[in-house]
Amino acid sequence: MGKTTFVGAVSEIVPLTTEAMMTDASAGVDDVGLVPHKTTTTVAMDFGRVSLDRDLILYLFGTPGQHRFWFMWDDLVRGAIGAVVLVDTRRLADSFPAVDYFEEARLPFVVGVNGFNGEYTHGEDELREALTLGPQVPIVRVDARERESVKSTLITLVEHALSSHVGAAR
Ligand SMILES: Nc1nc2c(ncn2[C@@H]2O[C@H](COP(=O)(O)OP(=O)(O)OP(=O)(O)O)[C@@H](O)[C@H]2O)c(=O)[nH]1
Ligand SMILES: [Mg+2]
Repeated sequence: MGKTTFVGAVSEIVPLTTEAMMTDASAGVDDVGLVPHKTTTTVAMDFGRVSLDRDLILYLFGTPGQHRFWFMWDDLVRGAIGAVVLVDTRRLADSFPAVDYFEEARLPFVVGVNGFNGEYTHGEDELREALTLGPQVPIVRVDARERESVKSTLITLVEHALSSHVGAAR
């Protein structure tokens, strides 16, 4: 959770988003039981842009979390330099499919741990084991509401993607 917030915190353009009120249509389809205060959800995707450097502009695509929109991921990973998997530690298991997906697609990714209320309930080793992450996958703490925090997550991703490519070329 926090994808829309993440894109919104850092984008220089007004992020394009497609929030919809969660209504009865969501009931029984999407698991919202553990996030009672959530009232909207992304129905298509989020889009934003951030310049990390004069020559380095990232285009951000926030994917829809709900399973029925996952077919869009196949288009998004084509040409993407990498991905951030935002992990909500209250709902760890929700992140398994995303981790599997990017491993399968061989797309470099970093795990951003969303510490709600500054609470990081899992240690890094614990998370790495629970998500069965390889030792090369960076794990960073992120507050999706904080621009600097989001930016530093993206910088970690770019560095990781670059070193993955160097590694692959050897
Ligand atoms: N404390 C805290 N709250 C956050 C953080 N990121 C998001 N939130 C809150 O969590 C709620 C949901 O965040 P969204 O950004 O809409 O989540 P999402 O991943 O886009 O959700 P879907 O579009 O439904 O998949 C919002 O009320 C945010 O204010 C964070 O890093 N820390
Ligand atoms: Mg969203």
